[in-house]
Order: sequence, then structure tokens, then C-alpha cells
Amino acid sequence: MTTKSTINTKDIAIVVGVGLKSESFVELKESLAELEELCYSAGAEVVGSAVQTVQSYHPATLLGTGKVQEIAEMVTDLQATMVVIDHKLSGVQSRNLEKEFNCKVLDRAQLILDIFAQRASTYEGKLQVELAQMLDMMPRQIGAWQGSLSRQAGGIGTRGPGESALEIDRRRIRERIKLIKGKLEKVKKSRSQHRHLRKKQRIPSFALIGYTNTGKSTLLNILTKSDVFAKDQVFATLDPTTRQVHLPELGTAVVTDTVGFIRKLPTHLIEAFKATLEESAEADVLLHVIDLSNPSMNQQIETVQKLIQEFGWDQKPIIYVFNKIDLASPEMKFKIQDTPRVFMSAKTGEGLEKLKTLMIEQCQTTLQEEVELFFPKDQEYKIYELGKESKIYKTEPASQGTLCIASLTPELKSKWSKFLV
Ligand SMILES: Nc1nc2c(ncn2[C@@H]2O[C@H](COP(=O)(O)OP(=O)(O)OP(=O)(O)O)[C@@H](O)[C@H]2O)c(=O)[nH]1
Ligand SMILES: [Mg+2]
Repeated sequence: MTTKSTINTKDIAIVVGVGLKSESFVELKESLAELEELCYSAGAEVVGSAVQTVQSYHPATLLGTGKVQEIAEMVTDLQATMVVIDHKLSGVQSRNLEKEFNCKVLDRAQLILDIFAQRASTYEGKLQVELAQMLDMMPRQIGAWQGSLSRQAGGIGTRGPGESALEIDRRRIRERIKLIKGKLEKVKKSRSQHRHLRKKQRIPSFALIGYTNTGKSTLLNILTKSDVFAKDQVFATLDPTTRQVHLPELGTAVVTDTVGFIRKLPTHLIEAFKATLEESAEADVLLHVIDLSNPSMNQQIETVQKLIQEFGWDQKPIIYVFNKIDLASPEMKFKIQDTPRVFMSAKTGEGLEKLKTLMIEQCQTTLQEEVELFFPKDQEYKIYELGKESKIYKTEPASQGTLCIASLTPELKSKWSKFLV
């Protein structure tokens, strides 16, 4: 398998933020600070940064001519080996900037893909990253070839005269994409079989989602007494992990930890990680983990909420888990509106019991089902007890007894199974 990473620990980087004059400057700076963090995560050292707001993007270089010149000088002065631009670059723009700067040029998506390529360790993870890289390459390829004459090519595996080198490249990439997708489909099948089994056995399921580095894996560990990899770095987790947890009143449930989100998440990554994301899509309840101590918390919540909508998960019950309360300033709590919520620390265990209670409550509400029950005359007195345990929508006299329509949890359903119609 060929997941390629282009960044190494010898790399010296300059980060560049660019946005339109009409956009928020604060956001531009926040995003750039995050880009710097991403560079360090990839192994590079960041020695300089530049910012430009423009009226409109330059088609050939994205940045204005003066800025390009200024950065080129920075590259020479600081002996940088790469420039990372916090914006999408077309194939043509990348090529032109590489010429101007005389070093590697990456955009935000490529940097994130690079980190993923470095971190992917499982078969599925590697396949997904390679797919994302291939999907990312397709449109860039056109740019890279633009301007060069349609070259004739012959030889083994080519379609013969008439097919340009670009077409051959594109065809090879397309074939590779098809191959990887096929392999991923097989992995996905076995995973969905596991899920179906859980569904059939009606095992309640929770998915940890949220911005990267908010503490999802640490929370999985403390909830399920596991020992999955958790570290103070972005994208420590790539592959989904599912673990069992025992919740009083619910019995056995499962919790899935998965890849974190980030602002401007490359669309190719989302497409390639579809199978991984499906784990969360199928969960009964989502646990949105938030870093209460992060100054960009609101922006991070917004990013995640947008993705939740994009993935069509907004109909699912969500518990807001405000984590790292041990690091946050006390007044942060009072600014929070979202419910149901819990303030906790996955590190100290504070708030864990409250989280479990919320998980039980949410799950019970979700798993509730409207059912019809029949009570024969001599047992009608039991309707009173049923009413105390569940919500009865309707009671109706029938011959020899009473019919009830009530909403029951799986547990209550089995308790009252004798009376189910
Ligand atoms: N102080 C404190 N640190 C925490 C808490 N929860 C997690 N951390 C730390 O935050 C860092 C990130 O934790 P992870 O559990 O790896 O975060 P994640 O959300 O899984 O991150 P990715 O997998 O990279 O998206 C680690 O260094 C944890 O030790 C907490 O409640 N308090
Ligand atoms: Mg993690």
C-alpha cells in the first residue's frame, strides 16, 4: 500500500493565512494558528508566518504578486523547506508558487492528508487515506498538465496513439480508486455485519464525536476501562474503536470512538472516511465531546455542528460533553446553553456519573417504542402500575378487558411482554 507522506522532521515551514477582505480576520488568525499546530503535528518546525487579505483571489498564485515576493524572500532568509497555505490551491497555483518559492508548497487539505498518511496504521485506515490522496490528486493532475502539449504515448497498458499522458494518468488514478473502493467495500461489509448483530440484539450504542484533541479517546478509556491511544496531538485517532460499557438499567451498551473533526476538513477525507463515519451514523445517541478549556471552543462547536448537519445526523439525540473542566476557568460554565449537557473531566473522572445518567436517560427515550397492551378484566388494576412506569397515551375498553397504548423501553417491553398485543 502506498500512503505517501511528504513531510518529515527536517522540514522547516512558513505558514500563510489568506482570506477575503469581506471575511472575519479573527477567524483567519485562529485558523492560521491551528495550521501551525498541524505543521508541528506533521513533524515540521514552523519558523515564520504571513497573512494577506485580498479583494479577490489571484487565479495564478492565489496571493497577490507583492506577497508572493515577500514570502519568497522569507523562504530564502529563513531557509524554509516548505510553505503551507491555509487555503485550497489549484494544481496551477501550487505549481506556480512552487516555482516562485523554490520549495515544497502544500495547502491545508494536503497537510491534513499528510498527517493522516503518517498516522494510518490499520489496513482500513491506510486504504482510506490512499483513497483520499487519490481523490485529491485527480483535479490537481489536470492543473499540473495544463499548458503542456498533449503528449503522445505508447507502450504497455496504454490505449495507444491519441491518448494523452494526462488521460493515461487520470485513467490510472481512476483504476486505482476503483480498486481501493472495492477493498474498502469488503471491510465495510464485515463491519456492518457486526453492527447488524448488535442491532438485532438491541444493544444500545453511543458514538463519541467532536473536534480533534478534545478528549474523546480519553473519555472512551475512562468510560469503558480501556487503554486506547490518546495523546495531546491532532488526529491521534484515525480508526474507529468500539468498546463495551455496563450501564445500570440499560445493561451492556457499546461506545465507539472515532476520528476527530477540524475546520475546513478536506472533502476528500470525508468521502474516503465514509465507512468510519458510518459507525457514528448508526449510533443511537451521539456524545459531542467539547474542550471547555479551549479559547476557540465556540468555533469548534460550530464546525462540528455544521458537519453533523452535513452528515444528516441532526435528528439524533446528542449529549453535549463539556470536557477538561479541570483546565477551564470556572465562569466558562455559565456561558453554555446547549442541553442535555454535562461538565466533566475525562482525566480526573469528575462528572462521569452524571454522564452515565444522561446516557441512560437519552437512550431510554430513544429506544422507546409505542406498543399496544391488553389487560383482561381481572388484571386491569395493573394499568395503574404501568402508568407509573411509562407514558400511557390511550386506554380503551374492549370486550373482556382494556386496551392501552403506551410508550415502552426495551426493558419495560420485556417486563410487560405478557400483555403485549
Ligand atoms: N486536563 C485534562 N486533559 C484531558 C482531559 N481529557 C483529555 N485530556 C488530554 O487531552 C489530550 C487529547 O486527548 P485525546 O483523548 O487523545 O483526544 P481525542 O479527542 O481523542 O483526539 P484525536 O483522536 O486526536 O481527535 C490528551 O493529552 C489527554 O490526556 C481532561 O478532562 N482534562
Ligand atoms: Mg482520539
